[in-house]
Amino acid sequence: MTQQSYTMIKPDAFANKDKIISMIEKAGYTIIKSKEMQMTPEFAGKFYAEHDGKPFFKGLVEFMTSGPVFAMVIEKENCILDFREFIGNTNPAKAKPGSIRNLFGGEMPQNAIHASDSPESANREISFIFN
Ligand code: FUP
Repeated sequence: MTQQSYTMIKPDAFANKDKIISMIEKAGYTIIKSKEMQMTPEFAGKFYAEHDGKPFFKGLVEFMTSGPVFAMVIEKENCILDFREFIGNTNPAKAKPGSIRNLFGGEMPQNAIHASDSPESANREISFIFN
């Protein structure tokens, strides 16, 4: 079944936006919606609300507001799980060679790109960003 996911090129990889988009499209994902934006601390904090209170939360919000992000809704069969596999492990040091996080990520939290982890997260994130 065709499925949608939310993805976002993070500030550390924004300069490589065109290369990353081309990798995503070559891998068979269709970009349905996209927009560039600058997150405020309040907005980034709400986006990552599930991590509020964790030791890395403050650094994560600082990182996500350090520059522009490029937000996208993508579509493909089995999109959510396939795309998480495609971009590589959350920690770029563990991401498979040639994956987006391996090629463009740095040290956590600088991991180049976000991907929804479930249909519920995808719905929440798509409405949060695009409505
Ligand atoms: P992911 O689902 O791959 O986006 O990863 P998480 O939801 O677990 O984490 C969201 C973001 O928080 C990561 F992209 C990077 C940051 N993070 C850290 O900096 N340290 C951690 O230990 C876990 C996550």
